[in-house]
Amino acid sequence: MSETSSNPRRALSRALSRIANADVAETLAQQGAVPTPEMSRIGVTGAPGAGKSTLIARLAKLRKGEDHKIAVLAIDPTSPVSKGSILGDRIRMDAIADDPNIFIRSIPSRRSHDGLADNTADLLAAMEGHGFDEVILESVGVGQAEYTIRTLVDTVVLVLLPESGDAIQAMKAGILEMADIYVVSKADLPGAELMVAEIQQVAERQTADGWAPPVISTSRNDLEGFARLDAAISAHAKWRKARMDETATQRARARYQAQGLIARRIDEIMEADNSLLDLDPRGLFDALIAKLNPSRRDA
Ligand SMILES: Nc1nc2c(ncn2[C@@H]2O[C@H](COP(=O)(O)OP(=O)(O)OP(=O)(O)O)[C@@H](O)[C@H]2O)c(=O)[nH]1
Ligand SMILES: [Mg+2]
Repeated sequence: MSETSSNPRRALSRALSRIANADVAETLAQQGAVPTPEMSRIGVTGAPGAGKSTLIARLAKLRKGEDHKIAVLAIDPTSPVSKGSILGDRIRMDAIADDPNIFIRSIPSRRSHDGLADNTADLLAAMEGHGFDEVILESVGVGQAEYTIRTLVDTVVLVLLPESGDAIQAMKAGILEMADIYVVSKADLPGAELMVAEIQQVAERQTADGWAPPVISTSRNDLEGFARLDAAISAHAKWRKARMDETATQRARARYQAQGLIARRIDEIMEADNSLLDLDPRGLFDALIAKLNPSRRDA
């Protein structure tokens, strides 16, 4: 993010850095009243190297405007020690890094059960109320992540590589039935057309709730594919708005966030006192519940 950015952005950047490294108590201390959600959330997921960052850079440029501010949050699976792909993402997203209508932040992912960082919900919550109309979340898909991202975002874009057998893998994992929009990336590579046809067959069966997921091919040298993706995202947002129960959506997100915080807190307690793990299940459960009580300072 650029040094010349306005104060609210610097404040957000600092808040995200704090949350990225915070334990549960600090995370909670930072969360005030939840502002009314005003950002629409787009999740872009797919295998490592599928072309997500390249796609997001193009997409953010197409979607931003003077009255449409875009935030990009990339959950980076690289070890926080190496910082390798954080730099890589910066380079790939360089073209948009200085745009006043686009804010980009890459956060190293921490352990989680599902491939998303365990604090993604907290990071997204912290981004509300900073004047963004839309946030694009990049996360590496590992099969389970796609289901989680479903809860956290409004529109799920699944990016698949043509020559990798990605479609078959995705079908096996059952994730080919959960995206709102499918992208076959790197369409300049062989096998893209065939793959589009294959996914289309699956997507055609997936119209139960009235949305027919489009299958779009993109290539970094061809803006047209990204323009089609841009239009498809807008169409999905419109469809969703007319159909979705906003209260139920917010409740599902609150539930996910609370479950995540409690699971992390329990991990913290068990890590602080390994001998708890020698108790029988009942004893361990009771000990954890007792230690979860925030008035106890010794946990
Ligand atoms: N041939 C071709 N290569 C592409 C295209 N888009 C991206 N790449 C290359 O594919 C590699 C991965 O692209 P990224 O956009 O970083 O992919 P990613 O999914 O964000 O990768 P991770 O964040 O590391 O999981 C890079 O070397 C890109 O230059 C494309 O349309 N065609
Ligand atoms: Mg990336």
